[in-house]
Amino acid sequence: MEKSKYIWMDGKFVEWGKANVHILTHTLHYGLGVFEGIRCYTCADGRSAIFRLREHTDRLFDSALIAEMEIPFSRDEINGAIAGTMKKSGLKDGYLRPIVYLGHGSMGLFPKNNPVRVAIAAWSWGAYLGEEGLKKGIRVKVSSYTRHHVNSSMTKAKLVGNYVNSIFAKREVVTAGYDEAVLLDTDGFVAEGSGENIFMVKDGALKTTPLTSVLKGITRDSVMRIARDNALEVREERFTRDELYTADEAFFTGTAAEITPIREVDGRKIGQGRPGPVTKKIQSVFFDAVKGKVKNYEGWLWYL
Ligand code: PPE
Repeated sequence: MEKSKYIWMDGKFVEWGKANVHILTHTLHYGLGVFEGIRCYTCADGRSAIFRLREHTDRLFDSALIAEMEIPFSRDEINGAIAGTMKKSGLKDGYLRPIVYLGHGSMGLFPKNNPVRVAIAAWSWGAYLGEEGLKKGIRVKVSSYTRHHVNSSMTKAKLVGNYVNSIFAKREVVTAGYDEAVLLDTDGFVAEGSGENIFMVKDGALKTTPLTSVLKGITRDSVMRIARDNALEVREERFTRDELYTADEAFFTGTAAEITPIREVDGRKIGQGRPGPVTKKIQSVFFDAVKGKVKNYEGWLWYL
């Protein structure tokens, strides 16, 4: 993994190897922390641009509000720190990971005086589900682990602790020979992937899970906009696993996963078993957009 030389910690750049925390860091023990995942792309003109930085920072602040953690920096300062971390990294493109966590102070489940700390790291990260997966599609399986109930964890917050459920699901299906997990919600409807939102296509129209039990994905939002701008119908509507089996096309969206086609679900081929025309169209507009090749979506880019 090519990584940045420095990590931003609480307002200062620290050398990668010295970016440490105390073992009694509260978040490490109990999982109350919030984070983001952001990509920076090399554009067609050679400049680097962070994709939808403001929206990621806004979601970080929303997550922190839900978690009752007061970030000791303004949104502008966080935007500047994320862009600054990327600039200082020496990388042209990569993945950025801001994290807000509770430092050491009191232990136990009523953190009183623990400081709210912020760190931002950058590293290069290729295709999350493989280059081949991006091109040809991946094989997924419905996990036996259910996505969080909306009242047992806060699904709108990108909470550190929420990802234990994702790790269980992902490990289960990867061990069984699949590429990624699909999690169902507590009512049995399709929710999302371990770290992605999900779309299905039927008769030329797209459907995606409503934002009830899933993360409000920024890639999901970008895809809905691209689809509508290309005269495709998009509905936010619950669907079952058998509706997914009989879809013409399906794909995952996420910052890390980008737009990854799904070619098989639970051993059933989706459509022709390869990325379909709608998926390919959206993928191609998306990759043009992140590289600054679509005027309409220039507003999504934060040039460094
Ligand atoms: N759902 C979940 C549960 C999720 O973690 C992500 C992002 C999404 C949907 C898509 O959201 P967005 O990135 O805004 O389109 N998952 C991040 C973590 C990946 C990781 O392994 O770490 C990501 O893609 O950055």
